[in-house]
Amino acid sequence: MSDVIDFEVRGAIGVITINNPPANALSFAVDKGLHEAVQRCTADDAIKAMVITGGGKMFVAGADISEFGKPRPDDVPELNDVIEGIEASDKPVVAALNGLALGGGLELAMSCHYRLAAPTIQVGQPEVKLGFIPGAGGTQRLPRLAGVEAALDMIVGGDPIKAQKALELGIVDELVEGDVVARAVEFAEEVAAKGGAPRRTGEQTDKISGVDKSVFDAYRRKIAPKSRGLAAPYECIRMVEVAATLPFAQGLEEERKAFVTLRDSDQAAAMRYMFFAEREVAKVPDVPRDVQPMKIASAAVVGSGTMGGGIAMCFANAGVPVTVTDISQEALDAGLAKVKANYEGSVSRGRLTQAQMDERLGLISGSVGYDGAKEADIVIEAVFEDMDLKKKIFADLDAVMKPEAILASNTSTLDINELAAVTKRPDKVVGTHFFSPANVMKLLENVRTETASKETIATVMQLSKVLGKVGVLVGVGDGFVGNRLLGFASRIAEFMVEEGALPWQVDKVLYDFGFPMGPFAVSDMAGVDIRYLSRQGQLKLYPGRRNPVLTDKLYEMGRLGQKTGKGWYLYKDGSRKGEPDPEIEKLIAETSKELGIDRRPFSDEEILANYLCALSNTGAHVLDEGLAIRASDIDVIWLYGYGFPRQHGGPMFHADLVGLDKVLAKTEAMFQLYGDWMKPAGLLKTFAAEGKKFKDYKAG
Ligand code: T1G
Repeated sequence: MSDVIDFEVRGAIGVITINNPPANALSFAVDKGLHEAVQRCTADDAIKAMVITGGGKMFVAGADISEFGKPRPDDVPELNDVIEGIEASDKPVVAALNGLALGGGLELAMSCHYRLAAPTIQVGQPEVKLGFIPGAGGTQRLPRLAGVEAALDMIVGGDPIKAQKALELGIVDELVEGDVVARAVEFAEEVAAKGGAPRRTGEQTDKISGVDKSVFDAYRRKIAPKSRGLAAPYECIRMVEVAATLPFAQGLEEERKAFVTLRDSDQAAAMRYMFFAEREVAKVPDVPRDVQPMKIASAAVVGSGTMGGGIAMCFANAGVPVTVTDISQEALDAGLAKVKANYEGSVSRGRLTQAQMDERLGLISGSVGYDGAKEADIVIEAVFEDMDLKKKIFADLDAVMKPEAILASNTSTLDINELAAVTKRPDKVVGTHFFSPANVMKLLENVRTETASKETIATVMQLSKVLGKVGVLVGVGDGFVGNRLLGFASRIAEFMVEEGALPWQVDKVLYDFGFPMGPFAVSDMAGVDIRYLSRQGQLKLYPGRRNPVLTDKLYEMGRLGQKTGKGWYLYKDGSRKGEPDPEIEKLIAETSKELGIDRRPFSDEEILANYLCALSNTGAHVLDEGLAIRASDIDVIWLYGYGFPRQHGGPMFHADLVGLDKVLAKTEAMFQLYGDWMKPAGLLKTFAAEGKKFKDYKAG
């Protein structure tokens, strides 16, 4: 029939199978082939009904995202026309949902007159996660099948639901154990034999009549805190409201208009870019897929502090037995008690059942000394950041561990090449840099040493997935990737405060941009001492540079952030929400005076542009130094480790959007003011001159 559509006639039923691996996405070729197959069935008098299904494990994962922005060839019908053609068919059409039906896949299924599904499948409208709304009738058909509230949950939330739920909601008519296509053919024969008009979703009104309109405003209020700066969720709500208010045909038109506007917006471009960036990140150019990762059947964590305990929980949560070791029984007991308390917290919040907690705790054992590391396939060291201490631990561990096991460090600052050098297994030494709290944060920076083998790299990248993390491969260098950018940009933020801005103004600008919190609130949460100590450690690395002085002053005053009730902000009565503190305002004014700076007003735009410019220029240095494989890896790191708002893509994508010539001009101006923290990166200069974008960068 076509490369991507298989067609077969079973008795009086035309069976159309979409075969476009891996996701059966609705590409131009699929839209064309599907349309032709439906027309052929319509024209053939011997065919009484149709079944549409997917080849392989998926039904259809939606429109082909990689074709967005490409012009639709003249001979390819619009997806909406294909779908409306199916609904309008006088011959019954049955969808046989053999697998996942997402986005345009569910829309296709809803345009069919009946839907049968395998019990293991899921259906969903994830478009909102790509910055737009369903654009092929989903916002109008789903409320007609499932009702307004369920449709809102699915379309605004974007998460898929399971087959059983889809059955209960009326999205699916029947669950089929066994061969869903065979049953769909039988079902199609039955409805064809009954005759009469097919049941068209667009003609149904039961579930959308008499809807209480206050539902929609209530929903807008409900999503507001998590939808700052986002356009798509609100358009999703408006479209479901349209479904409950306007005739079907008009609803489809409204949906089309809103879809096209959003699809072509910068927000959607950013979110689409992130979709592919998140998938690219797993690919390491010189470690092809045929490099077999080692199997990790058990793990050990050295150090039972906050990080060590959190890392152990990651393994237990993934079902991997893990031993936590520490130097004394007291330290170990305290660490394990914290882990238990953490799980208890999850149980009391209803996030975990008691049985799950027991099972996970059952996977965690404790041991004093290194005995617990003997049998582990991977050992992760998570002790205090002290090179001599870590070297000793690495040498000791190396002596007791299985020769084939991987030895990893969770250091966030030290040179792991030096650690590899004290072992007899330098090919098996890597960094696994977890972010705090380790059991919550999805980012894992896997740090490649000069000596690590391809198998070791493949193993930690695979392990990241097993642990439910987004693993990004980075190189050894100050701060690796994430903290390097944070370190530089947070200095710029402090310079702006020395010169006239206030911490809460800077934080509000970044919060309004979409970050969960600004750099000063982050410093208070992590501890002002952490930032102070890390800068102390870097003094030798960056000699002669202007240093911000306020963090040092706060540290000396014992204003360490939330934990001391005072930091950049004031935390009254143990509250985690800080408020502006007049004392800090005074300190800032005095400091400016000491530095001989005449304070001047900063506009919100200038603050945002300076901060983002510091991030992207530092990102370009990171690429110059070969610490990241791609610009988009840096963006993924900032999304998962630092809450960079997905709708802006990431610091590198955002710079591309602004234009690298403009970013370079700003960087040069800031270089004059702030010196080497803002020295323009070579890559930025060449790409700006050549009119390229960071996303064009290829390592090597
Ligand atoms: N288009 C193009 N490629 C896709 C794709 C899609 N919709 N979905 C998956 N792929 C590719 C993906 O890039 C990867 O490629 C491979 O398939 C396996 O994916 C009109 C306009 C389906 C749950 O948002 O959520 O319909 O890296 O690694 O973990 O209203 O992919 O191997 O080369 O993610 O098993 C709406 C997006 C589109 C679904 C599978 N649909 N996909 O997850 O594997 S917009 C979506 C996913 C739309 C209509 C609108 C997931 C998955 P490669 P994977 P996975």
